[in-house]
Amino acid sequence: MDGISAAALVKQAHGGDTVLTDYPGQMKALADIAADQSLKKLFICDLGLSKKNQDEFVDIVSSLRKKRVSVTYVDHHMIDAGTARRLSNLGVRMVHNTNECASVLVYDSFKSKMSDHATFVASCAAITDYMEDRPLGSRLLQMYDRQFALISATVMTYNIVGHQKDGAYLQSLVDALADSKFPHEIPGSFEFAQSQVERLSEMIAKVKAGLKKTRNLAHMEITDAGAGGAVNFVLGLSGKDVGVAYKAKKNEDFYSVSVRGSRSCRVHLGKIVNVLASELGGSGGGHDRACGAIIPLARIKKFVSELNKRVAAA
Ligand SMILES: [Mn+2]
Repeated sequence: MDGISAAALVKQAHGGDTVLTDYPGQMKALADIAADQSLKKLFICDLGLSKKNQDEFVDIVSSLRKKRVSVTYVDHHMIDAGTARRLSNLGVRMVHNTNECASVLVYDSFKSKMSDHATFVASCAAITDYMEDRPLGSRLLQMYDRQFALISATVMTYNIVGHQKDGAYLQSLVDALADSKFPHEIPGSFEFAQSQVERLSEMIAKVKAGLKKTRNLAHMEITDAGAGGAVNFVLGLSGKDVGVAYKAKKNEDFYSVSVRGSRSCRVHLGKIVNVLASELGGSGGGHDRACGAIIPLARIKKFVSELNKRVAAA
């Protein structure tokens, strides 16, 4: 939701085309964009770099800057200090703050070019990223009825999660939000969310039966839904402070892994997962209590056992 909303707000403020990508597809998508000789301006939002791809990212941005393309980087994921410095030295406009979601940062940077409705889109994104209690996010949310914002954010999120592989649908959501539409004005959105809620309720029983616990975390392999949808149940139903869900990607040789921490989780999971995933030949990272990774199939047991050790030692 934060990525889609950030894209919609950039589109409203600056026009242009939108390219959406997930973590595994990031560098390929960026390389394709960089190959477009007519490109003049590029906004990169909610990306989340890792040790594995940060150097490649700097290289691609550097080639863009040589062609005088204007580049703006808006993100709230952790970024390595050296990488941030190299980007700023290349003349990239850096909007980086780990204390607000990407959409709120986009709103705050370009609000003079946006409609009043942009505050609503940014508020919904903040809710989805668990960042509606932050200084800017909370100020935006208090403009709206809290329940109205919550149901809108939630319906949007279920529509996005249920259409992860439907690029055309996700693009249409970007356009609708950029066009200042409310989620309930998007045809079929509430009905679709209801079908997702039904699937999730079935998952509760499956997770209860299938989750495994180690000393410091709970984990589960998911086969019939997304790991991102299951991981909060793995965390919540286990009573542990860290939950891990992983799903084998079809026709690929890696697991897509989601990791969540409880409110009492004291370690920065994104930092730990970034380092661990790189060591195991994958990649990953993210926020303190919510992150993800790509892990080679044969290394998933090692990933779980090492994560169990490192969340205790950190
Ligand atoms: Mn985000």
